[in-house]
Amino acid sequence: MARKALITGVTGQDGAYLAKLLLEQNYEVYGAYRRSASANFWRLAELGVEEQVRKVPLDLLELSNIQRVLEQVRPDEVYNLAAQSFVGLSFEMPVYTAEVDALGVTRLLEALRQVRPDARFYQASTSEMFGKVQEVPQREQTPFYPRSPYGAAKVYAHWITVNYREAYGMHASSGILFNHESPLRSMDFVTRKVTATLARIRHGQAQVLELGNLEARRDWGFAGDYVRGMWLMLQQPEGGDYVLATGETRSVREFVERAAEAAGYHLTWEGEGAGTRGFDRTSGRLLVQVNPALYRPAEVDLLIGDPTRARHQLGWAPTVSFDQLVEMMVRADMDRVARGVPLR
Ligand code: NDP
Ligand code: GDR
Repeated sequence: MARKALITGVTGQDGAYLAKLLLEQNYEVYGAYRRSASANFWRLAELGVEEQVRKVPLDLLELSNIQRVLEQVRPDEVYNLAAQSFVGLSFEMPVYTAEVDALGVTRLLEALRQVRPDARFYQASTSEMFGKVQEVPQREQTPFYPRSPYGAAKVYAHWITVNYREAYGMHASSGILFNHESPLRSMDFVTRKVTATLARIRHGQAQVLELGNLEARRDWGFAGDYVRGMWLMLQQPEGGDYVLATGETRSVREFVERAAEAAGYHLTWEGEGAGTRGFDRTSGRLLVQVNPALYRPAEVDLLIGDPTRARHQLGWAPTVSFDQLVEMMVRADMDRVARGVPLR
């Protein structure tokens, strides 16, 4: 009999890549989505798996809804990818973020304990839990110091996952994933905002790329690699905590430079801090402008992960380099704009 997997947040970036991977492994894949006026399955459609995913409405805010879904599906594996995942927005909506990202995980774990305590559980934890630098590179034992309501809510979710593993013997894992991107990334995040806007500028549909802090450093990998790591965690004899990262770090400024090159520009910078502007060296045209309104109240300055444990225990390693990732994203957005496909 095919194993059953339930993915919450199936309409998001990781949900789409994970659904595709699990279908390739012959799972019955149940995709949990938030009911809204217009369901949002474009990512599943882009990967060609929209039809094969069995869709179930589920909201992490509603316990009875979660219980009903678990009773109906009785999954062997549950991947909790659903979250209010925008760090910037969490400063505007701290209580809502905690309801979904922290208490939502408790609702799901508690319902799972009642309905299917032997199911395997994955929690989408994050490098944002490390926040203010305590140690580099960051690994499973590095102390947490979150710098946003999002990071704080995810720390709670991490520990409640560990607690259900230790208190009830559940097979529950926390994947501490560093930033991972793709052509399916939402445009709220800096990488896709950069590649989509540069593609628009190239085709005369936008004037300038406005950004916040250019000096923040992130460890950026490809989402397709990271969902494989999630699956590998649930194939281990016991649940555990694992960092997934590339082990390399780049600044937002470096990402923009590389993306501009892939779009056919050569950036040169003038000014600093809030006055920074980036020009195309050949034409002298203004391409990038810093807008201080896009700075966050508190910033995570430096993330760089140490994936040694995942490499040794899971046999996991990233396969896509930073340059390949940037090129893949720029190419996809240039192609969409050229074909007149709306950018989403
Ligand atoms: P996305 O923002 O693309 O997807 C989030 C998903 O959660 C969407 O499907 C969204 O639905 C759903 N969701 C939001 N609120 C609720 C709710 N109340 N009930 C049910 N579903 C809800 O995120 P990613 O795919 O990038 O990330 C997946 C997970 O991994 C998230 O938990 C994120 O915090 C975490 N993470 C991501 C990293 C990354 O770099 N991508 C790194 C580390 C962790 P809708 O489409 O309706 O909005
Ligand atoms: P992050 O990703 O906060 O790391 O969270 P994001 O791409 O939003 O920000 C990365 C860095 O870029 C700086 N920045 C900007 N960010 C955005 N969004 N828009 C801008 O215009 C801009 N200009 C500069 C930010 O200040 C920040 O330093 C992502 C999410 O996927 C989380 O859910 C996940 O947990 C973490 O990655 C790991």
